[in-house]
Amino acid sequence: MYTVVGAVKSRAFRVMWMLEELGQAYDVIPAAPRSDEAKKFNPSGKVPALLDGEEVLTDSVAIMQYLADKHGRMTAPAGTPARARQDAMTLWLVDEFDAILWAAAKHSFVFPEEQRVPQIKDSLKAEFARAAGKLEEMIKGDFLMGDDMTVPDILAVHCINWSIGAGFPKVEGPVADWASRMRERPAFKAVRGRDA
Ligand SMILES: N[C@@H](CCC(=O)N[C@@H](CS)C(=O)NCC(=O)O)C(=O)O
Repeated sequence: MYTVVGAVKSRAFRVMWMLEELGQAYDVIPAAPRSDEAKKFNPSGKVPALLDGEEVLTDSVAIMQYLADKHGRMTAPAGTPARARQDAMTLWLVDEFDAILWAAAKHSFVFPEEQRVPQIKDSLKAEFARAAGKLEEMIKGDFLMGDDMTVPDILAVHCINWSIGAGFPKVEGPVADWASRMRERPAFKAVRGRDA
């Protein structure tokens, strides 16, 4: 039995969605970012973390990839060109989606007020829209990497949902259609249901 540290309304959503896709049971400790509870598992106070027996793992993307590798699903095998292409997509999403949204969050509510530069948000929104346009050219099939759902599908859809919550311009076209299909998945809905 796994335990996810972090609430549904955080990057812990990604880990829960992966566990649901894999059909794995899990508990949730809904620790808030930077809380004493979160620091018990990650000295930085960041969530999510995953408890797997005695092991404590951190970072949503590392955890998703760990779970995919461990259960042999939702990923190309390590050491293959397909895996290198999948990892390139994952890292591109970290650079061009997650980092932009995180920068916007920092300048909205994470940084102390005196360190925020709210004007930066317009260029972050434009950058995100450009990246979403690029993603449209990068989708290889029913899923980002082709016929099979993999780690980057979860990462990208979570970021698109986050962008909506952050008031970023709406993602349109094939990327929006693919994201809507992903939100229909029972595993996605199961995690959403936990929030209700
Ligand atoms: N790259 C990390 C980022 C984790 C992260 O920044 N999580 C946020 C909540 S979604 C957090 O804990 N923020 C608190 C902080 O940065 O101090 C991941 O994907 O897990």
